[in-house]
Amino acid sequence: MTGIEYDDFLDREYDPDSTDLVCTFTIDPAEGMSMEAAASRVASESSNGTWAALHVDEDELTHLGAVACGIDGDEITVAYPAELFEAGSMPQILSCIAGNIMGMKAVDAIRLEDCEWPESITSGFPGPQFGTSVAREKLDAGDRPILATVPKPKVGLSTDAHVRVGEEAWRGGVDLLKDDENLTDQDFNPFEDRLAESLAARDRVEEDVGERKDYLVNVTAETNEMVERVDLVAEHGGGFVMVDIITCGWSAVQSVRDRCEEHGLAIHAHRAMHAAFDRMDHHGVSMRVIAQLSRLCGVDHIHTGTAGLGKLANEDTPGINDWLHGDCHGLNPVLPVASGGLHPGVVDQLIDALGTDICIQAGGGIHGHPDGTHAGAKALRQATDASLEGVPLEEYAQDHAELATALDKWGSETPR
Ligand code: CAP
Ligand code: MG
Repeated sequence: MTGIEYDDFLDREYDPDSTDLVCTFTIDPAEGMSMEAAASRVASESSNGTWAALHVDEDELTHLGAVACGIDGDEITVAYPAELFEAGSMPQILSCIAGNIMGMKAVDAIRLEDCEWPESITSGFPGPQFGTSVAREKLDAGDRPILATVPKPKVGLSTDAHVRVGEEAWRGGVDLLKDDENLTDQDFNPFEDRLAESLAARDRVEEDVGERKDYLVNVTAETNEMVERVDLVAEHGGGFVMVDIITCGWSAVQSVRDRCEEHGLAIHAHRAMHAAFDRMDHHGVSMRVIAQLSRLCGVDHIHTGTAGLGKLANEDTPGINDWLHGDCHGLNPVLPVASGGLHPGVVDQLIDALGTDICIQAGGGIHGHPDGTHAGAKALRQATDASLEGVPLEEYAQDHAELATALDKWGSETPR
């Protein structure tokens, strides 16, 4: 017989193995609890321990305990043996590393900040099918940022109005029309009607302007329904789907990823509700980790914020984007999407902060243009062209009227 106690999960001498999943947490131990005691409880509860000392027959025990191996200020490092995890199951991974521990009384707060993913785990996941290559494989954006727009108001437009707005935006120079996160299949704008009519409009515009365009139709629903909607997108000739990855859940994202591969469809990941996990800097799961999970599960685009230039609170957009673009055991990179309060007057600053391998999404910043959606889309494209040519926006606006009007209206800042 052997005893398993909390102390067994703490070893500050342990050097993580290359196959371990290494997680960094910040923790705030409960009153009277040392960092060591709290760290060992985190490692225990997130792997194979419990609150009581156990007495187990050594021959019947597989050694799957995590090791709290680093303590630095309020930061702890925990190494998990790869055998703890079921291959290719994101829910199972999260039930370990972001499960019960989020509510433990041993800590007043705990935040999963970062993960180092070993190949033994990433190899169980598909990663993105296209990732950053959609700019060239599915669109004609080349090396410039992909431009996208979401019609506003976010819900309530009829199908006809929605399609009309999309068509104007495509003709003005955006590459992608996007649904809003809470537009799915409501009576005022049914999914299949919107899909069919938008793609017919896309075909007309492509024919007229000679540039490939596409539609990020929101397939978000209960999983089986969502997979059927993916099939419909393929039947109607779409190239992308959009999924609200947090509200759908990771297993649904994995199911959609599989079906999208059968059809060669790319996935645009909207992260609505992410802030419930990542907004507090002392508790929850960081956006950095949410982005990592999304890459493993295989989305092609994901919203990562605007580096502070837009209307929403952001966590380290440049650092997260670097991770999405960087090496991860051969998984394709993900295209980060900057969105939320953007307009033509901030495009130069955005590209300075985040580079050109991004998607720039503007809703209000296009449709709120004083001369309407078509002019707004032209202004966004002009601001992008100016930034890539290194010409200041004000100077470029001297012979680009739509950009001039946008700059007059919004200047170079986003109001809260
Ligand atoms: C943008 C947007 C997106 C947000 C989400 C909106 O519209 O459609 O949902 O960007 O935030 O409804 O706010 P605007 P994030 O361009 O009109 O602001 O990208 O940070 O996940
Ligand atoms: Mg939205």
